[in-house]
Amino acid sequence: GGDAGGTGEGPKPLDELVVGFSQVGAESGWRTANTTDIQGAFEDAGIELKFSDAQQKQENQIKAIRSYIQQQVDVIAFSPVVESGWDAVLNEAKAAGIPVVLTDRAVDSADDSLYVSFLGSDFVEEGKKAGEWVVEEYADADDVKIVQLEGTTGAAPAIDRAEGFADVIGADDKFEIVASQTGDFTRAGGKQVTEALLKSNPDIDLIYAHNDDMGLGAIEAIEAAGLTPGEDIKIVTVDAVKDGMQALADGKINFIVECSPLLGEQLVEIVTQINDGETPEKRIVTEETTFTQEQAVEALPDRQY
Ligand code: GYE
Repeated sequence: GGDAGGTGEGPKPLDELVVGFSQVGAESGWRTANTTDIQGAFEDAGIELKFSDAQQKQENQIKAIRSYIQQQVDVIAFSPVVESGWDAVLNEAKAAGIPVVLTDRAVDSADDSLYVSFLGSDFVEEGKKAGEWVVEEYADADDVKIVQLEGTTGAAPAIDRAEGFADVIGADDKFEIVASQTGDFTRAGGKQVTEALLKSNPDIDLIYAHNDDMGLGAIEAIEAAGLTPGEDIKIVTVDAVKDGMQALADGKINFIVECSPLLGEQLVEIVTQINDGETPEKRIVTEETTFTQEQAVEALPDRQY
């Protein structure tokens, strides 16, 4: 049942635990690596993981969470597609006594008793790292036209990566974001938006894409327009999945801020703590680095995802 463990029943054997996980979708290389890692970690731990793919729709995630409540799973984990609109369903989980863990993305609920722990990256920090590279790269330029490819509208990483970046480049008015549009974290979205924007802004200097996949789509659009990505138009992205790192090593992307999708082991740890009646840390921030083109060449052979 949905007992948090430790309130009389004591811990369950791991092979009797059931966790329900609601994933955002399969929109990017990051996401598929995240799914593989989480499923693998639960398999290794011998804990049953029920999995559902919301295809980037909040209503599907809410349905999945309600179904996990109905099934009285021991823990619900989910990666919220957008930040807002979760209070009702999270209150239902709370009323049913089922602990909820947020993985990867945050919710904007004012009541933080609606979840036990939030495991994932600091997206504002990622946006700042992208901005710091841009400031350094263009130290001697007097005018820099930037296009921003935003992630899914309303998603924590889209909001926070825009904010962190703007904070840093905003200190110097030579940086101008001439257009900022969502590509929904997909390759097709990044390509489409870039194609259209290149027509209205042919003289842009830099594209800041909120993930590798949109940057990879932008590369296709830039090449189709007869320009050289990485040279005529520089590209900065976030994630550092294999395809992104390859493009960085090939000189088509200029800089990548890492965002690690490998959250499986830490999620298993949180679930076992809950089962043991312990209180997991409320916020667990993923550790990550950045990559230049040279560093990508070095890191690529050992990159797992
Ligand atoms: O950067 C992007 C994915 O939430 C951190 O979602 C995640 C983001 C990741 O689609 O590639």
